[in-house]
Order: sequence, then C-alpha cells, then structure tokens
Amino acid sequence: MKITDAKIFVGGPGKNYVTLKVLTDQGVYGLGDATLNNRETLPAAYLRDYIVPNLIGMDPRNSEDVWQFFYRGAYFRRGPVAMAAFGAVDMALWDIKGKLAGMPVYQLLGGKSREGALVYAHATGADLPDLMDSIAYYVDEGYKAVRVQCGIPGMPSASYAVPEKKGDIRNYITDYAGIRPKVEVWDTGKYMRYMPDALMEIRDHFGPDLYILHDVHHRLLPREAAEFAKAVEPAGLYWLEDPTPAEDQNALRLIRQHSTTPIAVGEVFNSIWECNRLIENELIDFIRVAVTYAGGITHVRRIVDLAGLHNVRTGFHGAPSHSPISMAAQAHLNAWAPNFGIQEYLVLGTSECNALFPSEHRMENGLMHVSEAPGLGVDFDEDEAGRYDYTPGSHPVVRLEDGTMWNY
Ligand code: KDG
Ligand code: MG
Repeated sequence: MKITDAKIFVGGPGKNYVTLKVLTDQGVYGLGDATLNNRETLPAAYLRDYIVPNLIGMDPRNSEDVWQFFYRGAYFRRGPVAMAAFGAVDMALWDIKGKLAGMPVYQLLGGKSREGALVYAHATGADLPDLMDSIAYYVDEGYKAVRVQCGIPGMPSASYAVPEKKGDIRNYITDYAGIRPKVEVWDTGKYMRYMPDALMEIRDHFGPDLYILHDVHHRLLPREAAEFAKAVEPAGLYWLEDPTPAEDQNALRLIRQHSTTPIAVGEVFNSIWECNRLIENELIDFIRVAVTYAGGITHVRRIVDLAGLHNVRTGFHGAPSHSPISMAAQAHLNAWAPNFGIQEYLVLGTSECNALFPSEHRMENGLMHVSEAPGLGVDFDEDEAGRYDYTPGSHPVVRLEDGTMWNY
C-alpha cells in the first residue's frame, strides 16, 4: 500500500484551519489537522515543501516509521511548526489505519476506559456579574466544568480571554484585523488582589459540585504564582493553568512547595522533552499538550503513558485553535487514556463548522461521546472548503503600564 498524494487546505469558518488529506493507492484517505493558531501558513508550507514530497510512496500503515522519519530525519528537531506538520500526518495515518481495520481509533489504542469524557467550556465576562451570567449559561447547557476569566477592576485594558464590552464574546483571543497585534496592558497587583475573592464568589454562587478552572496565561512571576495558588485554595479549583511561563520549570517547584492547588501546564509544549521532568518530579497535576502541535497521536500517547506513571492526568488543549480533526483524535485518546482528566472543548457545534467537518462525535450533558465510525470519525467537505480563504490574524501582545513587554 502506498501514499499517492496529499492535499493541504488553509481556511475555515471564522478560523484558519490547516487541513491535510492523505490519499492512497487503495482509495482510503486520512485526515489530519496542522492548525497552529495565528501562524497557520507556516505548518502549511512545511507540509507542502518538505513533508508531502517525502510522504508520496511511503506505506501509510507504517505510522511509527513515518513519524520517526520526520522526527529523527530532521536535523533541526521539534518546535511547533514541524511538530504540527507531522502531527497532522500522524493523525491522517491513524485515520487510515482505523478505516483499514474497520475500527474507531480508540479500539486500536486499547478500547474504551469510559463512556463519556468530561469537557470544560470557556466562560468569560467583562466583569464579574457578566462572567456569572456566562457561567450560568454553560451550567444550564449541562456543562459540569467551566473555565472562568473576567475583567479586573482598574486594569488598564481587557485581561486574558476577556471581552472589552459586556456580553461580547466574539474573537476574544484572535484579532482578525491583520497581522499587527493589539496591545493589552497588564497589572499583576490588581489581578492578584481581585481574582482570589472573585473565584470564591463564583464557588459560593454555584456550589461545591461545579468544576471551576482558571487560566493565568503565563502572567505571574514564580513567587507571585506561589502566593496566588495558595490564595485561591479556598475556591477549590479543578485546576490553575499556566501560572508562570513554562520555560522556567523550577517555578513549578516553588508553587508546589506553597500550595495544593492543582496545576495544569503544557499547551505550548511540542514534545515529551519539554514535560518529562515536570511529570517525573510530580510538579504538575494535568498535562495540556495537544495532538496538533505535539506530534500527533503517536507522540502524545507516549506523553500520556509517562504521565500515568506519576498520577498526572490529561487535560488536552482544545481552544478554538484546533479543528474538529484534532478534536476527534483527542476524543479517541480521551476514550482510551486510563489517566484521562478533562478535555477543553469549544470547537464543534457551529453549523458551518459541522458542514465543513461532518462527524458523529457528540456532546451530551457535559460529556463528549466518541464516534464509532472507523478511523477518526470525522470527514472533510472539499466543496465547503472552497468557500474559505486564509485571513491573517493575531493574538494580542501584553505590556506593563510602563511599556515593558510581558507574556501573552
Ligand atoms: O492560540 C492560543 C490560544 O489557544 C490560547 O490562548 C488558549 O490558553 C488558552 C487555553 O487555555 O485555551
Ligand atoms: Mg491556556
């Protein structure tokens, strides 16, 4: 069996999804997602210029060897662009493998460990009352877990993932006005003084059963993060995410020494080599890698297994950054992983998105139910894809009030 061609599409409804379709001499095809948020043209070029010409002629059933070829075969290894590109190839090869076997991918991983996988939604508000309305909306929709972000009184501009105006939750992460980013102005003191009490108010309002998550989005220094993690303990968070920029892994040790708040990191990691020490030293509780830019199912499965040895559970990234193809790949991992924790969930559901990526993965009462179709269980409608083009967009950048650059 041989790969005969592979096509790359960039675009989508309100998002630039990078979709790879791998074609074979037996008519079976596989789909992969290489979407790297706000840098979408780069994995697309890596696929077009380097991967696809090498892929043609390979046996798609040898997904491990193909993975090793692109990983070990590249002298300059890892990094989000390359890992997203061959992560997409890997997803497509698992899709093909499942279709050949006539089985959903989770069966090839070891079968189901659960019927439905817990997901969390994103609630956001310009201020706390606005956020309370947003949380209530998701609770009414049946979600059992909600990430909560809100504007901070006196903060010079909207903080991470927060709308500027009440009730306006469109495009709060990516600005499609162009490639030059908006500037958010950040004040750590105001955040640290306000957010612990706000999280406690949310807990008091919604009661003990709601799983509440909060994302600091890399904004604190290690000592501040330790103080903050301790201060939010009474709110009983499911997790506190990315309290510090993840490059400084010693910061996680300082946080651990001062607090029992569960810590989740890893959405910007591209390989096991960025999280093996954090996992082995048990400095985190949840690992947040995504199949999209951590090398696909083949590599993420290794991270999941290592994490399982150390009681670290999964909490895969799933912000609107990812297309339904990688969300499907993660749905199969979530169905199987013995150390599954929770899945971030935003992408599926709009009618345009469902038309572009038809699938039978479904959400019910806050749980994601994996499709029983062979392969990944998601398709791609090329006619629909013809409606969309690439639109340049950007994350904001963050500065302090004196102009110093800070972490987005
Ligand atoms: O592209 C970046 C976003 O995906 C990121 O800001 C989202 O932090 C994020 C999250 O937890 O979903
Ligand atoms: Mg995050």
